[in-house]
Amino acid sequence: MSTINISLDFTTVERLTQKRPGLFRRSRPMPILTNRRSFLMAGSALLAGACLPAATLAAAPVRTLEVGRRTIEVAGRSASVFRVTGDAGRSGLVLDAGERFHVELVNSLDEPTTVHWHGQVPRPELDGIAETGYVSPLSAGEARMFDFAARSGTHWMHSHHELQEQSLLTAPLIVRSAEDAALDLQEVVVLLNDFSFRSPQEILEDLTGGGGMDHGAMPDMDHGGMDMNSMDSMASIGNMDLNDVEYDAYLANDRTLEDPEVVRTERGGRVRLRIINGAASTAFWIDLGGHIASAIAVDGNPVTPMAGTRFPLAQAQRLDLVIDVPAGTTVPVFARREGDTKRTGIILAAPGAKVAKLGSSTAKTEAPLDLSFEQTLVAATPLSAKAVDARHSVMLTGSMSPYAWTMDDRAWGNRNPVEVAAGQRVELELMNHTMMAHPMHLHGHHFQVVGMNGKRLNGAVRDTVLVPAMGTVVIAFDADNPGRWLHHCHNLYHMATGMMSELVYV
Ligand SMILES: [Cu+2]
Repeated sequence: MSTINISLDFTTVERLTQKRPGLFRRSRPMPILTNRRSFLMAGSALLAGACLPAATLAAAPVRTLEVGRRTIEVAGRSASVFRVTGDAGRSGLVLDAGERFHVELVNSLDEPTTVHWHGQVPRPELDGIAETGYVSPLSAGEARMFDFAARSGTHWMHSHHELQEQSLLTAPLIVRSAEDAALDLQEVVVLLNDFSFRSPQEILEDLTGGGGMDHGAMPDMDHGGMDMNSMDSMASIGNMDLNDVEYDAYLANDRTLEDPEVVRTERGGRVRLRIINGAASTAFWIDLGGHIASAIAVDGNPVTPMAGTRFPLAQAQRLDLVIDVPAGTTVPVFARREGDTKRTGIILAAPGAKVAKLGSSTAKTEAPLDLSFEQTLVAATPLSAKAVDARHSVMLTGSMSPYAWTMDDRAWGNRNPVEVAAGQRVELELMNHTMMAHPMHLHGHHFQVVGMNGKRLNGAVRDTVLVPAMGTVVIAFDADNPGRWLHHCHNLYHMATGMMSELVYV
């Protein structure tokens, strides 16, 4: 990667990482009541709260998020997918600086669902998942309240129920900080997805060889590392496995590059991109077509600004970039699938600039994701200096054939939980014993990347880290959120076949 060591004069970028306590005095946002249901809810809360102190009432604006279905058009064909919609029918949620995550989640589907608040660190029963046994999924028609202190940054929400995430049950969850509000940059959210006209159940059956077939049968899949079209240009990939699933399209804010979203720039052309990889099993390189941007945060956590033109983004990870779009020009924000020629993206365009036609394929096969960016990242707010109290190791195990992924050679039903005690500084070594990279997500915590393939570092704070094939990553975190927490690969089909375990406070 040709990135990183260039020091850009993004003065406002530097300001982003500075503490500016004077700016934290913002008035509390007013309740936003978006529909009849939340209006009635708020009304009954007012009645029920008649004897509560006034401060309690003022602290409780309620946002509504509704899970439903919608029809989108992809490459001229319509498809029924999920939606999570909030204010004014917009996808997902943007919270103001200082606002609590106070949400009524309504399941308007005719099937159960859960919505996980990826990047938030609430109590475990509010995590929006059912696997750890605190709550059951929301049944059809059910509404449920969530109320906790929001963690600022670029986050997202997605179903944690069966394979719904693949059918676009994904949406942005942006929590603005006081610094963001003060900077007042033009913010552009980009949610990336992989899309198939096949049902996710069909995709999984294709991968595993289907029910009833010999478990050892070679599944019918696209094997990036063995793709004949890619063979020539991908010699460096060796035996590495990439791209389990062949998709029909890759989407950025629901659109392909044949008909991309074009965002006209404002305010001198400086844009803050909040990019979310919401794809079920696709890792992307964010490629700015040679333009230089400055990475200011990963997974919602500020980093020392890093300049570059290409940035890796594994499944579930987020990346905040600041980029200048000069007058009269356009800047593409491509997301190029690793090990493939396919891409998606959006276009930033200065007012009046002509937008050229772009396609969803290129001649060049993109490289696999690597750690060149990760190992240069430095957290703006690292963990405090403290001795490590407990060290644990987890092996990432499994294979493409038979298609079964595990942790410590155990599937979820036979899991081997990592046990920690409240108050500990924990180091967790993730040793990848497989030929495929795994984006590992720990719920309920953000961790710092402190080791990579045997080298210590003072890396980024994240909630999802890519552990390369046959590589090792060490993460450190403070055990400060007691409960049972999921710990899993964020490749949906790896998780579905067993690459999920638990972190348990004892
Ligand atoms: Cu995986």
